[in-house]
Amino acid sequence: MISKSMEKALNQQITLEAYASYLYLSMASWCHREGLEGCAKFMHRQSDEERQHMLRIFYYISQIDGYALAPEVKQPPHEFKSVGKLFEAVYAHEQKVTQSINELIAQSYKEKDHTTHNFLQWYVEEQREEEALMRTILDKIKLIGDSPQSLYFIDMEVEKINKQQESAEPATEG
Ligand code: OFO
Repeated sequence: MISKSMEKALNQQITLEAYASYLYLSMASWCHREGLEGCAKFMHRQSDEERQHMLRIFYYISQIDGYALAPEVKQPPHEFKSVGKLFEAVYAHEQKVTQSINELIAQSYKEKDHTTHNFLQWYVEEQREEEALMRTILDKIKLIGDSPQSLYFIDMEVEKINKQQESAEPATEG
């Protein structure tokens, strides 16, 4: 069982995760156009992850006898001033998601909805990791600078992160 207000709040979170997925997809396309292949790969991965975050909530709502709604997603921006600005926008969006998760947790606590409270703990850890990752990238961009001459080096640094993430993933069977 889930309260109507919690069902509504979780459905809003679905919309936020879906928007993140589309925003990062748009950013992947921009990076690709700018010749930043490492960054493009990184943003595609982030986009896929956000879709998984969305689905996790979607399935959860169904499991606890609520009604999950496929979200209406507004079109994300397609142009970004620089790769630095792009990653700043990612970080800002992740902070917004963290805040929203915190509000959901506060609501679950208030409603004594321990099941949802438990379910949300996975997102707390995920957001901590995501924010830390984006800060790492932004710190590197600050060190390298994002002038045209620096783009190659930024892309190489992001590609290193791609490789680390790939090696941390469980091997697929078959
Ligand atoms: Fe799912 O918002 Fe990022 O991680």
